[in-house]
Amino acid sequence: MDRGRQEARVTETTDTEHDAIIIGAGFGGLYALHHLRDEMGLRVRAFEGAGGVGGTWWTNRYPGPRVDAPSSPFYAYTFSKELVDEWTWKETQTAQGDVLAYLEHVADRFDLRKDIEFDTWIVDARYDEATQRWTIETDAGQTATAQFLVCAVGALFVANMPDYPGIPDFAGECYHTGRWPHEKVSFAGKRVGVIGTGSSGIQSIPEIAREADHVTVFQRTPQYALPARNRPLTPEEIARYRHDWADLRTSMRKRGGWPFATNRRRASDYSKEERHAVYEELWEKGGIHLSIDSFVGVLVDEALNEEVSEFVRGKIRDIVRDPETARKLMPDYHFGTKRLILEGGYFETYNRENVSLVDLREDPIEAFTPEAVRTKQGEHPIDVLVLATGFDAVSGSMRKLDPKGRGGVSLAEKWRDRFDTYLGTTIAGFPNLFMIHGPGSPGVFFTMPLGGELTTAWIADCIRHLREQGLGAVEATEDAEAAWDREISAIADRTLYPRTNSWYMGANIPGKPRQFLGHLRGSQYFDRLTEVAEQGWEGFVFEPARDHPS
Ligand code: NA7
Repeated sequence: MDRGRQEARVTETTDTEHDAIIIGAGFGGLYALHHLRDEMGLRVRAFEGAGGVGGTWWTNRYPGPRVDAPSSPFYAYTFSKELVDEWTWKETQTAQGDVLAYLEHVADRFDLRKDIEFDTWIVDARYDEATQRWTIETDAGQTATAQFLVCAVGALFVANMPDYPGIPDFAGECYHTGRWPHEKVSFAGKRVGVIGTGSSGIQSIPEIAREADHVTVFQRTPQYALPARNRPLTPEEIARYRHDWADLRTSMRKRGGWPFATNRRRASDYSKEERHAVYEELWEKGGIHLSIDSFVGVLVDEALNEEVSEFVRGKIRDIVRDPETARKLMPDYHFGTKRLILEGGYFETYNRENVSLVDLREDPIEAFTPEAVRTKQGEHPIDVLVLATGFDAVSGSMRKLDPKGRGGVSLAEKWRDRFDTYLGTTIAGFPNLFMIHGPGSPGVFFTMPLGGELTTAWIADCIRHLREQGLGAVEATEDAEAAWDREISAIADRTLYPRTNSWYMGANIPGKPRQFLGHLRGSQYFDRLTEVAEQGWEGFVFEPARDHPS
């Protein structure tokens, strides 16, 4: 059906009846709103708990947050050439404030704000089998209904709060990096304790150390972190990006999210010294190049992985002057199997007089007092506690939303033992519900803005199919979910990822089911989405429209 006819079929709605409800106004939700409303002509309403757009870029305001993947100009929307031409990124690793400013610009440019309800949390979402519609309820007691529920609720949103004994009694200031206040937090003259050394800890610790009287880092797992080598983008780079935008966009889609041709060289064709020279070159180049561009199979071949791991350990030993501190900082898991961290002066920070490191593996936290952290070996008085302890990643925000599907079954119940989805976008028992960056999708393993665009386009195709065929509901089958689980697990099992306790595996949250939460081959994944659609929406069942006006 052509778009004109499509638009003619738009449901006549009241203020609380929509074709689609979107939850979340981060990268994924904003694009979904634009696409479903402006490209498809649907009546759409978005709901966002925060006071503005941005999602993760709204909440993560700790000192020093930056994009920690290959960043500008690639960590951005690709759908609009005009947008590409009018927005000028400043640095290679974009700072949080600049990403947020970009998303605010996008919201204004595409006139999105008028259809977003800010400061509004969804407290209930229920599917009604009779009307084939979802009803949501907000924390203000409002209700709204829509045929489709699009959950763009964020892969890294639900804060992981440690439950050490006495922590609620700590009397000083306490901040989680993912829930940082909007006002500036002053560390001047204060003793700061930081728990956690993931991206958020590693980005914020050098910044805090520059200002605080003393910083004590409480480290559970030492990390491989590669130099980000952030620098200003040159006018020539920006011009080239704009000129080559169409090709780069295609290249990103085909090469796992980034337009870099990765090296196909085989480690066995090189001597140990030659390989070392390659690692040195890529270390100097910075960013994730050491991981993706050295030799084929770094994340698959244990011996090769160990060689790269040892190379990075050597760098840490070279940088950190105190051998005892350097020893505590030695990572021992397989390089790259936890989220790779890009840093700017993290290891050097341990050469400062005002920074000390507690290795929780040998000196665990026993309890908090109102003024201090008490570990097995001593007491560490602090004024400020920074929890850089991450998130109940990927599945956490959907579980928190806890929609109720067919027969009133809650998602929390369905996902008690395993996060079953079909294609990472749909869930059996939850008709007409779509996820962006859900468990089983490439999510953080692909450029998230582009991943969101491609996923939304597929969701839109599915909705178009329903409308064209006069259908009322689409639902994944349990068989399709089981097959999808096998498919994505098989991809992960061929790598070293599942051997490491990481948030990719759900291992950072006590009691969380252990399961690899992503699809590691983003380009292949988007091919699969297309294939499913082309093969008559394989793995889905459709119901004729019952209560649908079209
Ligand atoms: P991460 O990457 O999950 O890091 C959290 C850190 O906090 C990590 O070092 C954890 O150790 C540590 N942690 C978590 N719980 C505890 C407790 N209870 N005690 C001590 N240490 C703990 O979150 P980030 O916010 O840094 O980064 C998340 C993503 O956001 C990142 O990939 C970027 O894309 C942006 P562990 O390693 O689990 O042993």
